[in-house]
Amino acid sequence: MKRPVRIAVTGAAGSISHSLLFRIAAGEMVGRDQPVILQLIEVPRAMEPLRGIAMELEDCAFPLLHSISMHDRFEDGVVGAHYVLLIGARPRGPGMERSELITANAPVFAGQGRAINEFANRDVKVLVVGNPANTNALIASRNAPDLSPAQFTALTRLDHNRTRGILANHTGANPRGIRRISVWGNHSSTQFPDLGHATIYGEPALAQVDEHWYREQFIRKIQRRGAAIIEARGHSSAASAAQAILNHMYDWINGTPENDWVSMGIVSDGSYGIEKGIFYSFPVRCDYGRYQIVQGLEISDFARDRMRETERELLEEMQTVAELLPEDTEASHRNLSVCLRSGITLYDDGISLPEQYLQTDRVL
Ligand code: NAX
Repeated sequence: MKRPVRIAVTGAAGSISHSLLFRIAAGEMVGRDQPVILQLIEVPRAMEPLRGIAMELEDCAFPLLHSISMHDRFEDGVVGAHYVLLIGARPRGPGMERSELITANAPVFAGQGRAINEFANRDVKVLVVGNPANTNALIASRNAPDLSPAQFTALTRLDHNRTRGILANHTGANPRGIRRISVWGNHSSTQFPDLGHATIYGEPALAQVDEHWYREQFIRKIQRRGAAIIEARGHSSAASAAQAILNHMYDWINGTPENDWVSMGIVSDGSYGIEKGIFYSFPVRCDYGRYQIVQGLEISDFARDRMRETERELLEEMQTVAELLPEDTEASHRNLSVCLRSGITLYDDGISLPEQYLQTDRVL
């Protein structure tokens, strides 16, 4: 048996986590031979329901589930974590503007970034799911001065999967036969699901669908899918979000398949002319537990306009939370090549013997 890895999850008693935790414990996030320790984090009033979930996890007798701990203080829950899933967030209330949601959640993510910086494993990988996911990832990352911005990501894989699933259904193709989808920008209604480089069974996707349908209906459908699910179901997407979280983390850790890529919200290094330092969804390939933006894609004028629109929204969001972005982390976020230059390979679990890290010079 391998040594277990520590996975910290906030919002652990919420809807997404209910679809997620059991699958993590079954080995679907890190690997089917990797034991896990679940460090479940909730607000104090949700600790009792959380205890019930922990009991159910225990009752599943998952061979890979080493142990479970429960925390109502984030600082305790994140100690030694190799993976942190920031799912818990204040939901958008009735009549609440997006900007109000941003300011309500921002201080929480600043505190979580500081705690991850202080207590998590030095090689930690962080995924922000709680909305507004891109800007919350920016806040957390900017408040973690000792970690690389490349260790923080925001979930746009659900949008990527939606694009793939809905295109598959429309064309009658198996989703497996659809490759090279790109979701650009913000996890919001300005996101741009781009079929410009996508293929269906190896042939260009745009040659196989009606262009008017793609431009006028398909893009809007993906952008508004979350709202459509809330309208139909009365609750926001939880099972599909859990699936996307598993896909995002699995690919980040284990690598993307050959001939394909995935979409991840990551700090922009200026690729495709996108402003450096914001968390923007790009097409990426993963290997060695790292990701790299797919380079050299041709961008049409149609695509460029949409990429700019969602970039503008992210820049505005950044302005809204400007006072929570410490100046001393601005340079590292705007000059990513420096941050990515030296890698740290996990050697110990980071709690007892932090000096025993193996340093490498891998350049990605
Ligand atoms: P729920 O309201 O069912 O659960 C959220 C849980 O988080 C609650 O149990 C709450 O007590 C807990 N929580 C709140 N603040 C916390 C904190 N500071 N520390 C620890 N726990 C905290 O929401 P759920 O459906 O699970 O969705 C969670 C978040 O994911 C929401 O912000 C939602 O908007 C966002 N989503 C993001 C998606 C993405 O693709 N990035 C898609 C799905 C989802 O809409």
